[in-house]
Amino acid sequence: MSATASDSIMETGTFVNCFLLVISLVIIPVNGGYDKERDALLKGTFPQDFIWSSATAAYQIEGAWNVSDKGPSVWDTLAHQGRVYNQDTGDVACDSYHKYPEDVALMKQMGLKYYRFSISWPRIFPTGEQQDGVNQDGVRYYNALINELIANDIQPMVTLFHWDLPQVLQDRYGGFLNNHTTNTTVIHDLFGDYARFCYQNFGDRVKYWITFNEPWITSWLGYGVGNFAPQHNEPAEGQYKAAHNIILSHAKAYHIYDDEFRAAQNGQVGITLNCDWGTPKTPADADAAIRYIQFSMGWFAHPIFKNGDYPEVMKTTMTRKAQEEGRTTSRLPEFTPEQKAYISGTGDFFGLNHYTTVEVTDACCTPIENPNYDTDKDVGTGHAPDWPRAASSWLYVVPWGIRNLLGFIKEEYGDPEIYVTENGRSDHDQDPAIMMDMERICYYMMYTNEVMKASNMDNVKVKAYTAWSLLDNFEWLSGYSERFGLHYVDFNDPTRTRYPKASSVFFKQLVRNNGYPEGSEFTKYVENMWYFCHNTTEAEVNGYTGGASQISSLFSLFLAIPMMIAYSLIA
Ligand code: PNW
Repeated sequence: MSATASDSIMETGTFVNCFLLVISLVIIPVNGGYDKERDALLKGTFPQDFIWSSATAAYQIEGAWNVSDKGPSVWDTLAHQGRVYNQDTGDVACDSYHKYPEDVALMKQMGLKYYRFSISWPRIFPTGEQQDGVNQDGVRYYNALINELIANDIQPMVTLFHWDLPQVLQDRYGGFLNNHTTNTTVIHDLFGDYARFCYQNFGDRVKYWITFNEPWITSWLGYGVGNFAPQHNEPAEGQYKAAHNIILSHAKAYHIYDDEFRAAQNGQVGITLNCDWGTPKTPADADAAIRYIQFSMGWFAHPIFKNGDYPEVMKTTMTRKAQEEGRTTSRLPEFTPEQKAYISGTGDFFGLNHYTTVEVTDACCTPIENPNYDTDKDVGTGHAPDWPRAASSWLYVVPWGIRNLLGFIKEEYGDPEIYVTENGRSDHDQDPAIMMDMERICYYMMYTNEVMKASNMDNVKVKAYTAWSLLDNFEWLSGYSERFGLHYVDFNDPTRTRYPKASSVFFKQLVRNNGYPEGSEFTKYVENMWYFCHNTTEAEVNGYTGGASQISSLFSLFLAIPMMIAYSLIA
């Protein structure tokens, strides 16, 4: 608030204006760097066939960790060793194994036409290997879920691997570290067998397959840092070996679909990659920001969507590091020419999980005693002081980042069809529960509007937007302490009752409006909340516009949510 603006308020001399000024200073502490052009609300709608969805993952919601013949996964092992916050486990989680009809009913109530969930590999093959036996109850469960979805006019979008590797495969073969540069690797074939079994049993009804969710996490956190399951700590090389195997396993599952199922089933197979947008801290950091993205998303996207091989900058950087470290070979493995041909072009769509943005600085070329993936990138990362934060330590709210990232994917990978397969915001688990989750509403509002800008202004082929998550659930190492759900789940209640948060009502209206159409009631609410959501005021953005506008924006802010809820109940 500038001096001139507050002067003019004082001149009007009304109590109301002073009161409102004080309120707005209290509840709106900082202008989060609002840019009038960049951050303006875009009105309009998504393309007619746009897909609105919500997502979950097996270990995070199913529970029933050992019913019938289900085998343990690496996450069962990790959690049972007490390594999760508060010693939480996924043993019961949201109990979706039993309560899936309620989950489907919640989606139906929200008007969602798609649901992204994952299949637990050890629930299908207890050891991970088909020859050791199939758990028929697992097949029954996923058939029942898929049938329930179809009966409610909701299309399944299925992830084959969302981190819950069968423990036996880790023990027998080292999981994704299995002989990554020899011809005797079995993990590709085993993943292929699992994928084939899923296509055979569910592919008549499932038309969207995602082979791997966020292989970056499995590779780096699972096999490099080793804090995520299976907690293998080998930060110089583990992640490169695991990624190599995951890329080849993905390609195998893609080709099996192509060769054996596509003609009859006519579905699509893609992969979901996670990426933060990396924005250069200064113009001199521009190359570093690109390098950051090439080392994270490009590591997987470049082979699959470009030419079968790792990004140039990754290869040259790692070759230089090998020389500096006195190694004869790079820590980054090489694909053979046959493998490159096999990998290239194995994505019918590009799945993107995006949550946040980092500020990147060049940290080039410091000699490193104990090299690891983080130092290999030669970058530093940080966050601008005015970026608001969510409950998860890594989650800063920077809506314009997703538009930049979508534009980057369009340019870099030949304009693929992009499915946003996750985006969302966490709250702390606290008492009383956060049911009027304004900040999540703001997050969805701002991020989906940026996705619409990418679609309608930048011509990015964004086909889907998926909210993470349908339910509060087991947030990996954070257990139940971080809540991403559109629905609240009480994890102390044995019946795991679900309660809609205000954000589910907002999301329902968003889906119904297919965006932000000019003139709709919904868009009016959004307009009224826009500046609040951006931590600023209309006065600050447009210059002080008088008491009436202050009153109207505060009034609508406090009334918008209850009104929306009332609206949805009668609608
Ligand atoms: C994704 N990080 O994971 C996953 O696909 C979901 O299973 C998860 O619940 C969701 O995002 C929210 O975290 C991530 O540490 C896990 O930067 C960790 C990070 C990012 C994404």
